[in-house]
Amino acid sequence: MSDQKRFTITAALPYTNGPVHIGHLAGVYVPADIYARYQRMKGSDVAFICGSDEHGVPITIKAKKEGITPQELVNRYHKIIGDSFKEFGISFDNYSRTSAPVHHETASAFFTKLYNDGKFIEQVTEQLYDPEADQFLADRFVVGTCPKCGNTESYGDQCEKCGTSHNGTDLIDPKSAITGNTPELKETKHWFLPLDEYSDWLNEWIVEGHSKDWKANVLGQVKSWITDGLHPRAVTRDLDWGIPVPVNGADGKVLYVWFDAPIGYISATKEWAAREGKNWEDYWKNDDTSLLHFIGKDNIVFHCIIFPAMLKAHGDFILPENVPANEFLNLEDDKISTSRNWAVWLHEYLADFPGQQDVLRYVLTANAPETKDNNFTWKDFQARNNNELVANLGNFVNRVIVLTNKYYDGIVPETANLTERDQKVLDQIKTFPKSIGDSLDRYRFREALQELMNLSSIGNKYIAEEGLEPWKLAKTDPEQVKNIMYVCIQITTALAVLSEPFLPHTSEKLKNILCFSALDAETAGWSRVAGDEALLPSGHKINKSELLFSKIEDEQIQAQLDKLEATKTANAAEKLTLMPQKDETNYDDFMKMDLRVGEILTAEKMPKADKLMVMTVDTGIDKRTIVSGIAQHYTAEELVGRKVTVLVNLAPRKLRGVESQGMILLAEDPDGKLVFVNPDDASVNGAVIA
Ligand code: B3M
Ligand code: ZN
Repeated sequence: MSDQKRFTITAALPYTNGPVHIGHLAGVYVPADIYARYQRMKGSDVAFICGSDEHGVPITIKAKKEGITPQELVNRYHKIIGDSFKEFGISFDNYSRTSAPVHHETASAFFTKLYNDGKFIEQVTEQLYDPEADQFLADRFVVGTCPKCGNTESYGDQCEKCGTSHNGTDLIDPKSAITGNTPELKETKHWFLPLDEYSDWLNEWIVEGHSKDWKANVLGQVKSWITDGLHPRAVTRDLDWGIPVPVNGADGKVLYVWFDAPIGYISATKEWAAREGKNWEDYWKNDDTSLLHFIGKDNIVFHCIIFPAMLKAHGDFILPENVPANEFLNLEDDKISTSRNWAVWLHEYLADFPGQQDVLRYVLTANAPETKDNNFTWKDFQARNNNELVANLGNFVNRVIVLTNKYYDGIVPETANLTERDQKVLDQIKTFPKSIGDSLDRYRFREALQELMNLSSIGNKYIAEEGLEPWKLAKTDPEQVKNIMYVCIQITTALAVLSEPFLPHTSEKLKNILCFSALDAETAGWSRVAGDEALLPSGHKINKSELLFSKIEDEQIQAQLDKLEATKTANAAEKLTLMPQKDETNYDDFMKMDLRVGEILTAEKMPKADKLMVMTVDTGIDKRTIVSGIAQHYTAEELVGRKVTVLVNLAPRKLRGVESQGMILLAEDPDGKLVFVNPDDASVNGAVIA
């Protein structure tokens, strides 16, 4: 086919240090799958690619904790994650893994080409080092305060709060995640990709070239990074888990996980192409191919800035045409969190709701965090299942199948003298491939699903119209009943076809009931629904009805809510353990600290920083600026006029460009709440505390 399009559709490679949850499914894998299935149904040539991201620090940390090797850990989760995807009908053409030999070769060759072409800066710099653990503190081995937003739990390579990617040495107050020690600086050689040199090109390609077709949430992030200024990024690390840096003098160094992982898309395509007898280069080097990356919002910088810069530096590859990233899904109004076990894990869902994968796909699509963070609640899950899937779609289809069997022994009836109303509905069916497709083409999955449900609503309305219900008309006008049933069967068939991207298991069941196996394969194609020929011709025999959806009871929902409540209780109990006493100090060290009574004169939230408050404090000695991470605990109004304890001789440091000249003392509750260490209101500003 000459107008056949070719797509390379990638879905973010999940880190293989835990199972996957509904947030992953909603943000990345369901939309990617809907899109891939839709394109296949339109006859496009699709490579839908994913795999396990098996390198990186979190994997080594978790393996160490469990006393197993990183390889053993990733083997376990590669299987669990892969099985979950299969169960939920995520139709990857290849689900590979970054520990595969083809990936090691591909990533090494990629690095070597950039190295040989002089695209890297080789530099000895000082990096954070933990002498006790005898290890450089790459990425998640170090935690500290984000220089951009003030989040006190930022990782060395990325702040999960504001999404910024930075270097470990940029962190304020860094601490080793291995020992808790304050790291030292130690010299080490690394290779840097000079992102700053790609800034103009990125700006032209994305901001000027894609402002119309990329999602606003993606463009917003990209623009702000480019305006903030891009910096050279180290693409190698001092670690022993990963892909060895393929140059001389790089012993003990591996590729940065975010350098190798996106190349995993290429390796996985190669692996698939070799298996299927295809040419992988068609999918990565041909300008006619549309490359699409489905990801969550925390991965935007890597897919829109770093990976494209790598591809550009390499020179042989196409660039992504779009990166339709989603925002985050919350669970019952709280952020999904692996460490707090605040999640609905897919393998647990499958155990609790066997055979109901499509229900979750449906709810996650209807409620997808497409333009802003969104919330999953079990009550909404139940309501959508019972009111939409059971009462609308399931009910319509079931009636049609049952009546066709009852009246005509399952044989699609002939029509005669279709009424205007019948004809109108038949014409309406034909418009759906376009209306649903238009939304999918713009990555509006919620809208597309809503449109699919509208088709079912049309069917329900058509048979429920006063005086024209087929079961009533059967006695008085059997000929017209044939017309009505014929039209309903066409709607049902259209639903069987057009639901496939969204509800693949349901679609398959429905196709079996409608006996698609006896039909031309083209019947299942996307555009056939828009054609003039009957979808299911008169005389075709269908099978007996089978339940598509069943009601979800209150008890099932309560059980899920109870499970979450138990998690909350367990987390609270864990949190209440107080920090153990610190190492002994001495009188002289303590007396070096100059603590004074101060008073907050003014307070203002730092723009674009969730936590930071900029205050003027009267220390008795002077009036000075102090920046503190309390903006989420106190409003500016609550602060002004308050007496506080101030460490006045702390070396000044800059927080987001503002110099903080001292520290206000705060007590941190075990649950993270911050409260002041209050001097008496009657005390004089500048009074010494000792
Ligand atoms: N493994 C990040 C994540 O799971 C990462 C994606 C890699 S895509 C190349 O959030
Ligand atoms: Zn941040």
